[in-house]
Amino acid sequence: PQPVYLSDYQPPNYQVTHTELTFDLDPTATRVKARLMIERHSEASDDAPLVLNGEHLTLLKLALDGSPLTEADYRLNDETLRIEDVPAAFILESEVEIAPSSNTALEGLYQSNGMYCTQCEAEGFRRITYYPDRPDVMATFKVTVIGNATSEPVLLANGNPVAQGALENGRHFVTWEDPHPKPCYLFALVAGDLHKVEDRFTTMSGRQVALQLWVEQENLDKTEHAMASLKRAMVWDEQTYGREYDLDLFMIVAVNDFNMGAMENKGLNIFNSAAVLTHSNTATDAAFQNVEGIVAHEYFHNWSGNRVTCRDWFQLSLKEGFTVFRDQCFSADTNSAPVKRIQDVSFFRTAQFAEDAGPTAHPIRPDHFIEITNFYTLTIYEKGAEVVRMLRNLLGWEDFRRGSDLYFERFDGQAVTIEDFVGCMAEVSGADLEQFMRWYSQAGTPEIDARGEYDYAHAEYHLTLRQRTPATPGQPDKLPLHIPVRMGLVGTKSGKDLPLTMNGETLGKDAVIHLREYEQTFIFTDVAEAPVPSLLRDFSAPVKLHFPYSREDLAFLLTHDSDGFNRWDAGQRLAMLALDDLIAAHRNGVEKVMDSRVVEAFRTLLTGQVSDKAVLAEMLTLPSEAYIAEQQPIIDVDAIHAAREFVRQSLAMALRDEFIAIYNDNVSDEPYAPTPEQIAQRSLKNVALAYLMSIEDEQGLALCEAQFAADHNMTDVRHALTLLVHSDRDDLASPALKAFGQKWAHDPLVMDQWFTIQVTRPQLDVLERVEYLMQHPAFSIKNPNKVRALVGAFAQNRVNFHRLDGKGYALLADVVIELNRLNPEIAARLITPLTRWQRFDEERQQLMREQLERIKREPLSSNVFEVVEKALA
Ligand code: HT7
Ligand code: ZN
Repeated sequence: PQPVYLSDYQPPNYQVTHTELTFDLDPTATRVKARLMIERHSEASDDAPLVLNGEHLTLLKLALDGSPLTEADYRLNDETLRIEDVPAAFILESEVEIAPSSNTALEGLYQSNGMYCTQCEAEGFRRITYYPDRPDVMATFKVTVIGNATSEPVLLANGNPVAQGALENGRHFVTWEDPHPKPCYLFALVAGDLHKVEDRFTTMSGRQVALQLWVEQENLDKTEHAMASLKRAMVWDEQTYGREYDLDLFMIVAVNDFNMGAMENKGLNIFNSAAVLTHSNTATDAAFQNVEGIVAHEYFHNWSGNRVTCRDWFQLSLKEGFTVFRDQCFSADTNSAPVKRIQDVSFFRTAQFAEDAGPTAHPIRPDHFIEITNFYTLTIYEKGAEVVRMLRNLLGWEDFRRGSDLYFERFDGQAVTIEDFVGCMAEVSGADLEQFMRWYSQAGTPEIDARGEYDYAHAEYHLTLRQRTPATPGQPDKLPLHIPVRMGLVGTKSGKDLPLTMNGETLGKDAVIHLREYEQTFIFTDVAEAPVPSLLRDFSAPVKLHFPYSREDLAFLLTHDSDGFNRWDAGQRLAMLALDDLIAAHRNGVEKVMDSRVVEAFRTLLTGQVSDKAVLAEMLTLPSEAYIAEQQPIIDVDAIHAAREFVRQSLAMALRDEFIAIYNDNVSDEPYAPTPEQIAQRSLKNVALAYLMSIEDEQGLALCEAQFAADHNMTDVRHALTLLVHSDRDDLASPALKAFGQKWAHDPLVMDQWFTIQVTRPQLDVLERVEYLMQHPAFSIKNPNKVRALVGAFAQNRVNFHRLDGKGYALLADVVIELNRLNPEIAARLITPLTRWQRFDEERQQLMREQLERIKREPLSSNVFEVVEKALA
């Protein structure tokens, strides 16, 4: 497979102005008729050939302006249909046959539980019909779907229904029209035995919109939260960005087999059932919050993605980074803003930093790719969102909003670039964003080495910041970035933010300094007392910040920093210093000793300093093993696990009574609601229970069993079950696990949780359990949710996946090889943990490479090929 380069971009020679499709559905032989109104681009040459994409299609008929074309008139290969001689404007008609039931890649038209559905982003439409499958070709669509009236009573497509009726042989049809020109990646079709929940929304200009959520009958009781989330998102986008919905109908459909979370098809969003269905008995608080965020994300795409779309797939972050930023702000406004930021950053620093440090590192706007579906990454999505956030912070909300208004107005109905977006921001604000644009082209996580010195004699604080971005594949040398560093100086005597003055200018107590050079020194004057700097407040830039904080400094910031995010971060840094010592002790075979300063800091937290329970729960949570691993030069899986367990248990022993009190204070028998207050209470209670269970405290065990037995809501039940299964008390865990599995055998989403709980336990018997569970009737390798819940979760179980006999790696490779044939997109994602081999000790490196080499010897899809090539380069 050959890479595509951004620098090779050429506008299309032909535009499709209107597309008419007729689907005659059949599991093995669906007929797709296409009638395309095509016009040559004014700047294309008269003899430019028409080249259409098409894969896995059987061509039955082709006609140009009503005249049938024969094989002599066109050239057909596995990927394209080429017609040399076409007029400036014409109608092309084609008929193809496709087989949805054997489409296990879940791209194009496929069947899920007997239901027909589509996934066209990024390049799935070419598996449906011959078409210029690129986002800068935008057409209006009219779609007729013909199905069996009994097995497919519901026939959906984008836009509004305009006709319907019965046909011969028990068939029926519905015709849909979408008046908004769209690229074919936003096309959608769904057909099956679906049931709807309906609501209404009145837009800010007074238009009525029907809202429909389509699900299988047994899931009708799991739609309330998604519908409420949708309405909140619609109001938020009107109030925050002035964006109104633009069709009479907005539909969401839940399907079981889906490669990602959801898809923003115009007027007909298709969702992975895991990203839309919730019920207090079946979904955890985290799932409720996830659903709210994804529903909002897909809805927000209606403007940031659909009305204004991407010129080409290199611009993917244009829609994804902006939309993630929008959904993050929505969730922050709807729930606890500090907790949302802590959780987002915590995930980002663990997972995106790891991606940036690995062999698949790429800029937010890559300059080449082999397989675009490999680029739906944390870098494009989450780092893209951090960059948009920096823009918002650099410009201030008002100018950012004016820039966003200009962008939506100027480019409505167009397919554009990242320059167009940033250009609007620069235009409205007058800001010089030239250097800032490097964030889009330079891969890797910038690191800032900071040093500070207080000059008593002159009452000055000198802060020196030095930036460097490590080399990444294809980018050995990096230029300095424009990095906004939000900061304060916290007085060690007063415990308060000190006024900041620089070059005679008063900056307030919390200011942004701009690091643009490789090294800069910032001199603050009139600093009345020795301060501790609080840097990168609210994670003002996606960088690694190093400052030689002492443990006393960190304990001080933990209680005195006015920035909630940095208070949390001070606790994480303090825990990391203790963990580093313990990792070293474990490696050297030295007795481990707990740092009493960490214990005292936690005691202070537990005894009433922090009033927000959700924030407190985050502050009491130790850095994850994955995060700790990212901080180590060479990852020592066992030492990290042992050190973290030691800290957990030491804290639990020292603060047992406090944890019991926290637990008891936060038990509630209120009916379940996914409100921020209840979620905060449950999180805090469950963090306390986890500490108690880490030492198998008798009272903790009793509380855990009782919580499981009370069966109050899935958050509490799942947490209790996880703690039992992850403890050494198999006598308690086995019956609970069995009861849970039997009770929920009928519910695929709960069974996913049942799989994950079992394969994430630290005891060293997990590999055999994975093998056993892969034979379980509820498991199917063809269902991405099952693969993620069982195999994906196992690969995150650090002590088990990284077993020194290499069997964990071999198991993953086996599954990747099988999935490479069935679903290349999922296979390519699943390999990720193996691609990080350079981060481990030599023995493991060797074992991981062996498996990558083994995969490489297979006949590979372009998806898997691209990842393995990079990993072994
Ligand atoms: N824009 C959507 C991306 C997506 C996708 C991409 C590749 C293969 C399958 C897919 N399903 C959905 C989702 C989003 O970001 O909103
Ligand atoms: Zn998106």
